[in-house]
Amino acid sequence: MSDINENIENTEKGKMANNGEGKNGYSADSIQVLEGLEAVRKRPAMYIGDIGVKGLHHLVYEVVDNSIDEALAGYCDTIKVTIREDNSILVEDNGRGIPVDMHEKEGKSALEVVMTVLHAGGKFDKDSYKVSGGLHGVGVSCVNALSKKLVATVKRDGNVFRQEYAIGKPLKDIEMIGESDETGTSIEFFPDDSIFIVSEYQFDILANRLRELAYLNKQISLTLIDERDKDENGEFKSKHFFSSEGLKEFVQYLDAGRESLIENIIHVSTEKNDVPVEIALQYNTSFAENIHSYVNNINTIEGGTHLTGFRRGLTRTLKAYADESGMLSKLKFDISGDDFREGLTAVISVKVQEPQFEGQTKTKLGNSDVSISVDQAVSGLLKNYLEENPKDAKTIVEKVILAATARHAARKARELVQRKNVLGGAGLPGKLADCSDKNAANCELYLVEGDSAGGTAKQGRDRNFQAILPLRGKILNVEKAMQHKVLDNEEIKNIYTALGVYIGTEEDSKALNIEKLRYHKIIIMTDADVDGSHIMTLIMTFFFRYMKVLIEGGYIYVATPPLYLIRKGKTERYVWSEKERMTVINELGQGKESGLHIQRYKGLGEMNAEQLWDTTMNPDTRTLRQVTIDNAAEADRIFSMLMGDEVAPRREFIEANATYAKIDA
Ligand code: 0RA
Repeated sequence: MSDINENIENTEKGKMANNGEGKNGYSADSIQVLEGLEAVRKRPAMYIGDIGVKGLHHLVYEVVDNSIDEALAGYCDTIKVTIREDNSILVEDNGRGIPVDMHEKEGKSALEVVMTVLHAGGKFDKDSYKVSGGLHGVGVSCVNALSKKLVATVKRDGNVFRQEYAIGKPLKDIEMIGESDETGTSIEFFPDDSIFIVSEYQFDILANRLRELAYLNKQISLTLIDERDKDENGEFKSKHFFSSEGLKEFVQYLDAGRESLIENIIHVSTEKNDVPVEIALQYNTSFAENIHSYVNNINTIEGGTHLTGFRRGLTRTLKAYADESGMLSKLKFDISGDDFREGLTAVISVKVQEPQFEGQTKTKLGNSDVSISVDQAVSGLLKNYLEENPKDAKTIVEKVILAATARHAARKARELVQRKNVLGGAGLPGKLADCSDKNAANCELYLVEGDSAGGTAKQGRDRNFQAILPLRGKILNVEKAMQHKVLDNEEIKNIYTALGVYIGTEEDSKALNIEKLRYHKIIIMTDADVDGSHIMTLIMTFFFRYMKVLIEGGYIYVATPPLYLIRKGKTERYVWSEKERMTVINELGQGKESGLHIQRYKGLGEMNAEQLWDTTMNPDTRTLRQVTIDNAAEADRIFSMLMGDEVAPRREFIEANATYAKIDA
């Protein structure tokens, strides 16, 4: 059941008469009134997804979306987000300012209505062109309900207005607190820590979303400032995002670590059957398909009609061109849809007035008419481009032929693997030490770096539910290898066979037969050093490109072995970070030398079986980190950059993000 659709219906019913006052057809009366905010506090997850990291950050998106709406309406070009020292958030824009006039029926100011009534704010007013809005699109009143304090400041009509709220309720009437010849809205809120299970904002999560928004909505200046983080000159950490060309630059950014096949980025911004459609695409020499689709600035990770229309239009147009060119005449096998998308990076962004979101995570577009709009947009774009750029056209068709040839070879390799292993029942890999429990929900598979650590893990494990598969050092870099090479790789075949999943065909590779999965926790365990991180990345790249559903389903985890063992007499303390090391040293007492013995674990192999169990494998004491994809476009870019040919961006990324110990004692 879709609560989003339900709410839209309610909004229509609750719509109030528009008196037509106000210069833009807006007046306080046109703001639609719904229900109170109690429901939001009772069931926050229904409104913002969850009460963890995601939900906490969602509050910011909800406020920023309102400012983006104002920008899309043409009244705002600057948005500033500040993370305050106490993890409160300030969002400022230079739009028209939320109206402050009296709302006749409600007997309160429009500002108060917007801030305290669910779905107010004219968001669903068909007269106004507002299509932005977070996944849940619940509006700023929802943020207010979930904040222990919120201060709204509006600059409008020469004055500055202010109202303060606590858990959604106004503390006083709106006040005029000064004069200003500027306009704009600023919202400062303090998330309610009795609702959220986390309180700390993560700079990178907000930065990634603001960057995405900047590319999706060109010509808007977005700034993120972190007042918790000051450099030696007293400057706060900050990032500024601005894209003058939008999606074209988005594709450039995503493909920075890849080698382009053609010089230009092919792009269009158009409107088909009243649906604004923007598309940018580029081919590169990699083998991955990277299509990111958005509806009203929401990343539709489950795809939908717009994506279907894109694929159909792209395949049809390229196929027709290739047929006419005669380049396919010598080909002995069919070309499939996938072949046209190998090495394709594309971003599709549509704005839909009344989107129908379906699917498990409500990120699949259902509106059937949008499919035709996107199909028309992409086929028109490509037809023109191919005609006008015959050299590029030839390069693209050659790439498609290469993909078809490789796919043909890959199918043979895959059939071979399948016959030998899963389907033929040839049994599990020899290196696998399986567990005895056969209920997948209870079972864990450890993918362990190297035979020696694998041996220790085998001794240390609980064989009832923990299985061990040692992997030989560096597994294949799948980012750079063609599919048939990947499927022919010994370590990768072992992973497939141990997991029990077969290798999907092109069309259903994303569907993977998860019901056959033999372990519901797949835990990557590598050394806490540079090599270990590298191996970790190689394995994660493999899962990301070939078994993304396992990441999306929450099956992939990372083990966290300790960095040090600090010993004093009979006291033994394991520590996981440099900071923790200092704390423990202080606790146990330092100085000439106090009998402290510090052992740095360079590799898993330096621990004995019991230590490995205690620190890293025992479910009661270990810390597992679940691998999730917060931002698909950014994840894709990082994998291609980490695993690609360009050295400089990779070094930069590693230096900025490495968390393993840098000091080697
Ligand atoms: C309702 C009507 C108008 C503007 C806004 C809401 C508005 C809301 C937010 C939230 C953050 N920034 C915002 N900026 C504007 C139109 C007001 C008019 O007619 O002048």
